[in-house]
Amino acid sequence: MNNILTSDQLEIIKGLMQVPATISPKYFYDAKGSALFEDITRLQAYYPTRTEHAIMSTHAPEIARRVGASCALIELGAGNCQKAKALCELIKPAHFVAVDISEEFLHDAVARMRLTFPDIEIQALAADLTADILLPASLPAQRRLVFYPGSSIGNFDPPQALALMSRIRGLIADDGALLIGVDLVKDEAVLNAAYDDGEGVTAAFNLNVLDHVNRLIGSDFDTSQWQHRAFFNADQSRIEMHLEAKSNQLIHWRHGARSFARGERIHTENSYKYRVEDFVELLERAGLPQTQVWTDAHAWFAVVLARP
Ligand code: AVJ
Repeated sequence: MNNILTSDQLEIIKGLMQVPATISPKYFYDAKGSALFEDITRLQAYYPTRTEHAIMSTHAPEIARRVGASCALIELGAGNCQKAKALCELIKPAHFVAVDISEEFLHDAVARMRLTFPDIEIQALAADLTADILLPASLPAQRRLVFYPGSSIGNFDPPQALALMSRIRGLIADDGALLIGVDLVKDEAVLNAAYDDGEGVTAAFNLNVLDHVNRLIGSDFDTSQWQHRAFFNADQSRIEMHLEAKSNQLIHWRHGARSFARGERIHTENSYKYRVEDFVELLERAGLPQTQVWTDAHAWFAVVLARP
């Protein structure tokens, strides 16, 4: 092995040296983490996935009518393309670009999409949403629809979320649109249960990041010495996930080490929850002032169609 650190290794080591330590939520998604996340989306306690799906199904005809046929669909964080499949059936786009950070994951999903939709021009694009998104030059500039489901926007703090919405505005022309799923502020007990389920699936998902980090930087975290913590921080309007040390320990990696005291935490994720009016204001500030909002009966989740 050579001595040059990759940007992922540098980012992880920098985060581990911070006080309090942090690990970016993007490292949750190795093969096991992606499978655990899929398990989370099927949990009774984890309402976002099924609630978003119900909103989209209930309002499918209206969404289809407002979006129109033959657009160029761009899904951010496409993953297994399950949500894109449903949307493609509904709106019949002419083009589809699946964007995700994990390239291998995308390729199988995109191959399946091509078989299902032989008439749609389909492309896969590996991109990090915190940087500029360079769309294929062959993609028509007109009638683009950016689809960003699942409340993935929740991982960004509000200034970063505004920056991403502004960059999305830059990807579309005046006739384009954004269709986005956003998780809403609600009863704390509902929020806390969604991120600390009784079956321990979210705990396993959170702890798995340590095994992934071990592989990425050669560290020696022992997951049995850490525990899952998740709670709503009302001041910041976000769920926070942390890993808490069960004992005093010294963690080593190549050319480095750090001690953690019992009870000390590594911050692994923020998941911001919005009030509809605040999110609509954020979209306005990003240059997407024309909004249509659909929610469920409890107003737990919102699907927003936003235009310049
Ligand atoms: C994929 C970021 C939308 O914040 O709800 C689920 C990730 N973390 N349970 C979320 C997650 C713990 C999820 N997002």
